[in-house]
Amino acid sequence: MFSKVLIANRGEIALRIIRACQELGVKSVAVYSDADARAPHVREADEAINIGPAPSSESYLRGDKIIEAARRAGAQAIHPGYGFLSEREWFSRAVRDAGLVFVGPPPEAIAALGSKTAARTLAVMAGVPIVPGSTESVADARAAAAIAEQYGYPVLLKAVAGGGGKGMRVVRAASELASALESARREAKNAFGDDAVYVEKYIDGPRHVEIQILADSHGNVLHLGERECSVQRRHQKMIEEAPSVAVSPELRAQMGDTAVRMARAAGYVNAGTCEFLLDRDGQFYFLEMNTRLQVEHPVTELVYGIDLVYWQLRVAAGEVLPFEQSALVPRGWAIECRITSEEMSSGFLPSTGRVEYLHVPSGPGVRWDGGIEMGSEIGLHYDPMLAKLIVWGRTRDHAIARMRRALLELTIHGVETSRDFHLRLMDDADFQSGEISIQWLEQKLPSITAVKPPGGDVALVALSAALLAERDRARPARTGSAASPAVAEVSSEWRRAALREGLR
Ligand code: MV4
Repeated sequence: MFSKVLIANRGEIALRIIRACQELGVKSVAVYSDADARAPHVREADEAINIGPAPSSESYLRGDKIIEAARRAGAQAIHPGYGFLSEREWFSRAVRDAGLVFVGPPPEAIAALGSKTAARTLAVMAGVPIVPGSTESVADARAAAAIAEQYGYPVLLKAVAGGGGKGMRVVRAASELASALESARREAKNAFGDDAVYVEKYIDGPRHVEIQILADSHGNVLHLGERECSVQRRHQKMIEEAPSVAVSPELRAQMGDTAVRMARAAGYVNAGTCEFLLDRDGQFYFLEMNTRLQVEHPVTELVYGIDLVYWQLRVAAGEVLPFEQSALVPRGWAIECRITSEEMSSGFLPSTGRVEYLHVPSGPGVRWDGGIEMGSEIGLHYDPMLAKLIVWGRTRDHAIARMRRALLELTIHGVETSRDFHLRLMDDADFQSGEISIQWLEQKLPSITAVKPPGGDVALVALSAALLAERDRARPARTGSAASPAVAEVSSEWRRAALREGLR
């Protein structure tokens, strides 16, 4: 095992990786920008090195400075986390060329999977089902029209270098094709510096289900089942769960085998994820492979009892995965809510400020993967995800009840967050039934965000209840006392009201 690992990231994921290092007896080296000098990951790591000004392009994206920092600190490996440099082929190669270990896949695997058309070609060769469509970029509108005719409208134009929905256009009729192609190209060129576009049949109303895989450098490739990620808005996932209500043990084995075949075909090593669309009749189609640890990895950890970051590090150090596929079975249910600094009522605009007060939920089955603390300044330089709240329960209903309870326990003052939004989702009948597709949340949004915040009366009642509760803590009210029989009862009603509104 390594004696020292550098973590090329910030926030909750940097802390997550530091924890795995500590359990392995590995020293951790944090890197930080000027904006993060007092961030928790800097304090929790064994060492920390400043890598530049606040903008990511001058700090967390500076692979050269990060490799130099690793050298200087005497680290043997670099864990990229997610985002930033995690899926850059050149960074994986530069780390290797510097004589260090990249805790992630080799550059060849990132390259093989980075181009969507190359990945589709690889999938076909490996017997992995893909969405019907082209496996090469289209030369012009005429060529695109010919493919669209072949598969039938609606079709989806996608950027070859794409991901995250950029450079994507639904085309419902031949007459719309030329202008859609033009705008898809423009968007792809802007986002990826590559305007190549290809054509797929458009799948209406599917789920987004992904399979976690874990591969060592000795040819062992395992899958850790699926995550259901359909609850998303503008390609930002809001809630993830494992397992999926739509996946039977048979389908899990089938999708899992498919993901393992894909990983083998790409020469994949370390943790990775195969994304699929799952349509209403149980057909699944490979979309793309994410060549990193994902934000939502904890739900898989909770139902499989396997620490993915711990095994990422051991696999990167050349160790053999000691698991048998047949022994890997999910147990219970896990749900994750992404707690972001966004204001629901303003259409999810980012909210900034200082975290003035923070109370983190705990208790049975509750996990908090956070990157903030009281006093943290939330600015606009980085991603608005502040933390992830993850719960485990025996059943899906139990997990939903726990998430509801944990969200009620959560208090964050100073910035607006997605907490109330998640509470409303937990109370939603559609969510509770599990009958959701990738389009569900955006259709649901108007009714969810329309709920009025507590009015002035409720705020007053809540404030009174808080004062009474504070008084009672110092001098407990004797229920049914001769002096004031009604007070205890009223105050408990008010307390309930206060609890319901979370005393915000
Ligand atoms: C699709 C699709 C429907 N049909 N492909 C969006 C991002 C990229 N990873 C692939 N995406 C989609 N590809 C076909 N042929 C619908 C989506 C899609 C989507 C996929 C996963 C999660 C959320 C999504 C939201 C909108 C569209």
